[in-house]
Amino acid sequence: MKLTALAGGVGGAKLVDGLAALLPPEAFCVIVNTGDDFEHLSLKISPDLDTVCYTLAGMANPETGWGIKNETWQVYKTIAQLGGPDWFRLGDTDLATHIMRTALLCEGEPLSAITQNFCQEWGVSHRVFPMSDHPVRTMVHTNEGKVLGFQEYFVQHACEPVVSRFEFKGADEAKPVDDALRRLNESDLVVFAPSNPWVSIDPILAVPGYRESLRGKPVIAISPLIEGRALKGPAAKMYRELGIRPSASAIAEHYHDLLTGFVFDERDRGELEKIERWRIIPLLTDIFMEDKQDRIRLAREVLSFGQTILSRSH
Ligand code: FO1
Repeated sequence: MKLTALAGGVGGAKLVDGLAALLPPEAFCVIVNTGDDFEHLSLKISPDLDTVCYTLAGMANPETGWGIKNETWQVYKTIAQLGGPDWFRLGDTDLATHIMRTALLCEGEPLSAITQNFCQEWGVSHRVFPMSDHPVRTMVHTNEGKVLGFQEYFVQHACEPVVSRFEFKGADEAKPVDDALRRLNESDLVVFAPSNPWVSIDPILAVPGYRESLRGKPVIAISPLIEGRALKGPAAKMYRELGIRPSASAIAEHYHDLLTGFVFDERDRGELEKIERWRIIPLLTDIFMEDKQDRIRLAREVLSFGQTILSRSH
């Protein structure tokens, strides 16, 4: 079975890690959101891409989920001392990634090729694709009429502003990475990782080509919510502010035109009927991933659910 996952940050990376433990590189790849990318201190930062790569490399900081484990912060502290911005923390080792990526991008190398080379150095054998080599920027519109860059909203303002809508600047002109689209087209099954639908998966689907490639393909999404609460990040808060009750069924409804199957938590069994109403095949299980074992267990369940769905459709 060939599988492609679409993923955003920390939650998505955990499931991707589980899937990568079970499937060989020729059968599994991941397309990652780059709507969170931005420039900080003139460096080009790709937070979700790095989170997925560091996680697959076993390098990720286990406390935060982002950044590198056993990190030191000398440069960050010195920059702050010199009056530089201190709201976005870049660790000393992590900085090397951003400096090299910035230099290579400035020399004209595409982000996808840079990522492939970094992955090779980090011992990541599965392909990790940025959703595009063209810049796409997630902009957060607030109820006060402000427009914030994603990291400004997420880190600088700690997700406090009330959101009114999201914009994926540059998406219309962006193109999928050729190899990513080819792998997606060749996939038997597509998985939306338990990432934030609004700001992790939607930006990928906004790049012309991906959504079209999913039509007629079995797609399984994993809920990023349990009992209306996000496992990490502001997904539940965003749903509330947009006038939607955050729930497993709200996630299924979000993607309903694309989904064949939906994996959600046993604690949300009450949502089952609503989800079946969308003609989506449900799988109830424990979706919480505390450690590597959980990632592999959930990935195994998603794969066997996928097999069942595939055998039904043949
Ligand atoms: N998240 C924070 O909450 N504070 C930070 O200072 C921060 C720094 C950072 C540096 C590099 C990186 O790759 C990620 C970083 N993140 C930080 C996480 C990032 O903002 C979010 O994980 C994603 O953009 C949301 O998926």
